[in-house]
Amino acid sequence: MPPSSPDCQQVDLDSDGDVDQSDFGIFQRCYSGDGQPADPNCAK
Ligand SMILES: [Ca+2]
Repeated sequence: MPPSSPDCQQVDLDSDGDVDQSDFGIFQRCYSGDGQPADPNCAK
């Protein structure tokens, strides 16, 4: 199902035209914060 709003298109992290569990997986791997640097290869 295609994203229903421009906001959703921003979280189509694997750019395959939808927002699903695979995008969420990338989000989880790329999540970072204080004392938790992002993995530069997280989206690959
Ligand atoms: Ca996607």
